[in-house]
Amino acid sequence: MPATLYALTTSHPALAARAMLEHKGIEHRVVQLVPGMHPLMLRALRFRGGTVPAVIVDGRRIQRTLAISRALDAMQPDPPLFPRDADARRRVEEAERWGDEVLQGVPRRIFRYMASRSYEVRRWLAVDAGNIPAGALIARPSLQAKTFARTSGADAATVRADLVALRGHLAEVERLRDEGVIGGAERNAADFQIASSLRSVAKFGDLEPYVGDHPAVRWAATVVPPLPGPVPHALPREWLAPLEAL
Ligand SMILES: N[C@@H](CCC(=O)N[C@@H](CS)C(=O)NCC(=O)O)C(=O)O
Repeated sequence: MPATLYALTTSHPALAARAMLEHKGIEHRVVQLVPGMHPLMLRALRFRGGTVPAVIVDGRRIQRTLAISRALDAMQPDPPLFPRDADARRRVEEAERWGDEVLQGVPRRIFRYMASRSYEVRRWLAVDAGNIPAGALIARPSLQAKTFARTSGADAATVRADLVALRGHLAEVERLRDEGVIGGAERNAADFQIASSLRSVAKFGDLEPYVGDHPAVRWAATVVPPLPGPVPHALPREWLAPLEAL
């Protein structure tokens, strides 16, 4: 039976999971959930958590990209998502964990902050990215977007700190590429994890002019397809000043 991937059109970890299923050549269908309703829908589908990506494969329900990469590799070893050599594997696992714990949260916080403040961004999510019937109307209230922003710690201070930290994150991606941990001829789990977050960073109309030509972002474009964008401008111009150094 084909696998089922529950996703959101805008979700970068869901993009990573899709790329991993494709890398493995595992037949799958993708079900795009309604943004904002997805935690409830996933629980109704008997998943333990409320996050996408969520995968049903061989009758198992798996959530979180790190668990998905390992489960797919155990289920179907070839082509691998982790190197066979123990030391190389450890370095890929570390890079994947950094991608999950550090980089992945950056575009999520930025997006959630923007959605909590800007009707245009909520409308874009519901209508342009989500194709939700009556999306322009549903996007009017900001209460749900504010709750999602709060639960992910997305406020003005964290988003400004994320924008300052972005330069260092891009440098870290370049270091990992230079060391051959990611960016090799054989794609691995860290390639998909990191490239999908960089694709997400580049989908913001506010950020693309600064990051679009960065070598790390150009590399990401060779690994995974784009996410819907551009997300309408919603960040104060002065917050973008740290990106001028890029
Ligand atoms: N680190 C996890 C987290 C995934 C995650 O947070 N997904 C977001 C969408 S990008 C989500 O579904 N969040 C639901 C919520 O915060 O309730 C992973 O890699 O799978």
